[in-house]
Amino acid sequence: MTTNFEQIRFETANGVARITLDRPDRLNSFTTQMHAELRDALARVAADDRARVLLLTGAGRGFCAGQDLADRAVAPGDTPVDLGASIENNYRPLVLALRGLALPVVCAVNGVAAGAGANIALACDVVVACRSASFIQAFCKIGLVPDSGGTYFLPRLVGTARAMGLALLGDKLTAEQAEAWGLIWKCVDDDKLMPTVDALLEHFAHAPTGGLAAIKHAMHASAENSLEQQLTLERDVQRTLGHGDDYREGVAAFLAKRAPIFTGH
Ligand code: T3D
Repeated sequence: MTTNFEQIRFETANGVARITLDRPDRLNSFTTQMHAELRDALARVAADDRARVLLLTGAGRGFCAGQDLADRAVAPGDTPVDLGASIENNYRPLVLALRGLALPVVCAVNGVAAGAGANIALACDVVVACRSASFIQAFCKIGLVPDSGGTYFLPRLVGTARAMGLALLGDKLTAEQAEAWGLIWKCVDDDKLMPTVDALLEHFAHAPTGGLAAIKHAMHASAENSLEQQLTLERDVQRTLGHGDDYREGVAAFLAKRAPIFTGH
């Protein structure tokens, strides 16, 4: 099923939801309209029982160049744009929606990911980038702080020293380096990006989605929890999953030496 939006493409089929940022002439930079369309599409994914995995990618040669700065041009003397309101109404909900989805979110970084574009990619669960892609914390070049979770994700993923360098200098980090630093899951040759991602989507579309959602939840919770709290969470989550159809199917399939057929529940 395809839903008509103007600045994103959104389709769902065979358990796979796909969102493509679609303003290639502006490197898919974010506008208020694109944010509204993304919120709508993500709400549809969250409400769709058949969706087992979400793909986020960009059209054309870039993934996303962050906020559309043309929307921020103000003449001297004009009232400045309230960036706090922009974050509150647009970027914050977008990050929380991606993190909160009870299914894996795969990001295919098909080119440059700059500013909020880089950090929205990092908000996804499995990030695969093509070799020609790059990640740029461009905020410091315009006097801003990394937003969309940048100051949260970066130190956790690559450590404070590298996070600080990336954020303070705004240098381009190649996809290869991003993989080597542990910022992303994988860097692949450009012509292997979509085959690699399609294989991941196919895998996740037939996986025990409820269990994967619980893994996502537990992993994210561990950033703030003590070991004791995390052990408690694992106990409680495992108890719930132990009542699920997919757990029973997984064990039965293993013992019968056959491939499991998971329903996602
Ligand atoms: O404002 C708020 O609400 C607060 C939240 C802020 C979040 C943010 O994301 S702030 C950071 C905003 N993003 C940037 O500062 C990145 C700006 N872009 C770049 O530095 C470069 O474009 C790239 C390094 C990403 C790519 O460089 P390159 O050489 O591959 O492409 P290009 O030629 O610069 O860009 C191609 C076209 O896209 C170009 O238009 P033209 O000349 O062909 O008509 C360029 O102006 C346009 N473009 C690229 N990024 C943006 C953009 N237009 C508007 N906004 C952009 N962010």
